[in-house]
Amino acid sequence: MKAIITGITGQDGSHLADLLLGKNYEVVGITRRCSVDNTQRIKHLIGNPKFKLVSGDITDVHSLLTIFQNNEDVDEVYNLAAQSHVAVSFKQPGLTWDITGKGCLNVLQTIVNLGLYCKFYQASSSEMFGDSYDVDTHGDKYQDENTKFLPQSPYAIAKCAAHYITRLFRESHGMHANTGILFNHEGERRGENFVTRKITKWIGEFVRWKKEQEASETGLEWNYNTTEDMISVVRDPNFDSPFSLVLAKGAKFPKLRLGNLEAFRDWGYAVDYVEAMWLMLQQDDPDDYVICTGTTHTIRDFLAAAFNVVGIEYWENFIVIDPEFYRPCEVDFLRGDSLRAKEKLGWTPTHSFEDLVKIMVETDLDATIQNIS
Ligand code: NDP
Ligand code: GDR
Repeated sequence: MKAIITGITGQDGSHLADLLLGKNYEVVGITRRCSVDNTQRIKHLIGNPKFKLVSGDITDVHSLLTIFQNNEDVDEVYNLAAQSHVAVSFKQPGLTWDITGKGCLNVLQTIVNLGLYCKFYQASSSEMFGDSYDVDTHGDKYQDENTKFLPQSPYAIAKCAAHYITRLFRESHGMHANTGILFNHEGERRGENFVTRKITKWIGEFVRWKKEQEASETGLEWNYNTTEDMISVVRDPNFDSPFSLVLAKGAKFPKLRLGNLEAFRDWGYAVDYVEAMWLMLQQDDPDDYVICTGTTHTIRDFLAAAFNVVGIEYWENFIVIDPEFYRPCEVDFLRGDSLRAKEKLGWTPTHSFEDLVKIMVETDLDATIQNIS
């Protein structure tokens, strides 16, 4: 079996490549030219004879044409490439449209123009629901495949366009074209400017800095003055130490700057979610599937759980609320219902919210400890 993955260098692309190579697929990943190395997440795959990177960009139809012509025997195509940051999409709406919306059309039309028979997966998103939800018999809010879309960002609008284009190619060209409406999924490979990873990476770096301070001198007092942007360490005035000058130099650490902490997200573990993508393409008939955990938490909940892993209870002391990270429009509540995926694909998530937080914090702690040694 041969698969083409767009967005191979991203979080999901890398996990999906791991999964498919484990199933003995030949994997062709499309990467775009970058001035710095963007292959960090797939470094471990380079050199694998079944894994190949080809240069291309989903906004450039010519490059897609060449890639698909060279891989006419492809069985499965996973379109994961996107400008995937919601806040960035407000600042670069045109670019987001070209990549996240039109890019999907470029891939689908290339497949049809070349007359290829392959199955197709489109990475749709819970952001498409935006402000919309249904209410179950217990009075709880949820979203599933029948919930209407009410997108709240240029990113979500581009994803809606790609979603409907995929459905159209299914209907009009008879393609095995599927969409996975995935709710937020995270993990140790998550991009550092998404809120979960931003938090866990900060915790890893803070713990490292604190250890360095404590190793350099005893008798320290910690100062979490909530009116300041910095966490500072001061010497106990009754403790006489010759190292006070050295300590004073590096004795401040910037607090974690975040935006809205009140939004609810249905957070799952990325490794579980790429399995669902693959399962969709193993079915006889194409469909649309919501993929989620069915539980929801606020960013506050995530902070409390993440700081708890390192034994910190009063996490508010370490946070600065910064308007810079607020969005012009927010999606306030997401909680999915993935009954269709359970019944048709046999898919359920295997990691809880608590598992996810622990994996992420512990990975970032390990990374900083390796840095020290
Ligand atoms: P990432 O942001 O980690 O990865 C995006 C990938 O797209 C990167 O490999 C990036 O390449 C690539 N890319 C961006 N622009 C182009 C382009 N013009 N041509 C080719 N490749 C391009 O996203 P995730 O892995 O988290 O998500 C995968 C997909 O799933 C995305 O479409 C995202 O919108 C969607 N999604 C994600 C969810 C999540 O919670 N993670 C939930 C729902 C949907 P480069 O490394 O060069 O930047
Ligand atoms: P989201 O993820 O927008 O849901 O999109 P993100 O982690 O960026 O935001 C989640 C929530 O956290 C709030 N927030 C902050 N967000 C970021 N990035 N940085 C901050 O400092 C910050 N402070 C608070 C946000 O306002 C928001 O409410 C992700 C992406 O992976 C999309 O590609 C995907 O489609 C959806 O998940 C499902």
